Amino acid sequence: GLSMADYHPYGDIVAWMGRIAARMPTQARVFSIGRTVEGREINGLKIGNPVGDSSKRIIWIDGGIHAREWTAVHTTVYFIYKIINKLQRREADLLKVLDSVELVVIPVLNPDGYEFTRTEPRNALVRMWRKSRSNDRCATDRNGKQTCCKGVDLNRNFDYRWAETGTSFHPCSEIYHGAGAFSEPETRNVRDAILNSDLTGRIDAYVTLHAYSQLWIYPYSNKKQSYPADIADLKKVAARAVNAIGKLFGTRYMHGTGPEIIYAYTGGSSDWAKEKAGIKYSYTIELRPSYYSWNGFVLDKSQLIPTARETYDGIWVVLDTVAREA
Ligand code: 0X9
Ligand code: ZN
Repeated sequence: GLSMADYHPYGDIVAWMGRIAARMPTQARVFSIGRTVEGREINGLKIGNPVGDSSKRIIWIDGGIHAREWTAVHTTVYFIYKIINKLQRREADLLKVLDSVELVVIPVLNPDGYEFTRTEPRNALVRMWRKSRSNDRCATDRNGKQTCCKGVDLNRNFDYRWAETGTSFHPCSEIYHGAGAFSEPETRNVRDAILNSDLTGRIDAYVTLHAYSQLWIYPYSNKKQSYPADIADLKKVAARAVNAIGKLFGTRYMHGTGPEIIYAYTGGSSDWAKEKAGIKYSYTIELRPSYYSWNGFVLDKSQLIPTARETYDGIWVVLDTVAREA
C-alpha cells in the first residue's frame, strides 16, 4: 500500500487507487474527469456498495486545487484509505451510510501544479507555487513593457461572480483568475462532471480541501452577510463538524462564511457548487496548522496522520447528515 505517514507523487496516488479498484471492483472504481493543461488525467475514486448504483446520493470530496497545499492531498488520500479499510471490515456505520450514499473522491484537482511543487522542494519559488501550469499569459505595464507568467488560480476561475473581489487580472498574480470564467481545462472538467455526467442531480455535498488556517467555511465568499437561503442548515452541520474535529486532539477550528472569518473573494469552487450547481452542503475546509503559523504549507510529516484523522471525523458528520436526509 501507500504509507499514510508521507506525501506521495501524483502517479503513485493514481496507481494506488487503481490497485484498490482492481481488488474491490464492485465497491471501488477509478474514473477521470478529463485532462490538465499538461495532459495529465485528473483521476478520482468512486466508492459505493455497490459502486455505480445510480439511485444513490453523491458526496464529492476534492483536494489539491492549490499546488502547494500538500496536506489537502494527503488528507483526501487518507480519507480513501480509511473508508476502504472500514469497508473491508464491513463496519456497520459505514455500511449504513453507503446504503444511500456513494463517495466521489478526487485527491488532486491540479496535478500539474502539485507535481511542479514536488520537483524542487527546497526551492521556495517552486515549493510555494499555488496556481495551475497554464501557458504563459502576458500583461503590458504602463511603460509598454510585457511580462509573461504561467498559471491560473483555479479557485478564482469558477463562474460564480467571476473576477469581482479578491482576485487579479494580472497573469503574474498568485490569484490570477484567468482569461474568463472556466477558461481552464481543470475547472471545466469539474464543471462538466458536476453538471453533465452520471453524477448530475445526485450530489448533496461538495467538500473541497485546502491548507491552511483551521477553518470550516460555507457560502458565500463574495462579501459579509451574503448567505444562501438555507444558511442555518449549512451552519448547523459545520458546527457539528468542527466539534467532531476538536474532540480527537483538541484542534480548534472556526466556522463561518469566508468574509466573516478571513477574507472575501469570488470565483471559488464551493460558492459555484452551491449557487450554480445547487449542491446543498458546500464547504471549503482549511486544514492545519492554525492561521497564526508561519509557512503552514509545509507541515511536518509527524502531523499528517493526526491532521487527516481529525478531518475524517469532521467529514464523517457530512456523510452522516447526507445519509440521514437521503
Ligand atoms: O483563497 C482561497 O482560494 C482559499 N484559501 S487558500 O489559502 N487555501 O488559498 C479559500 C479561502 C477561504 N474562503 C474565503 N476566504 N472566503
Ligand atoms: Zn487553497
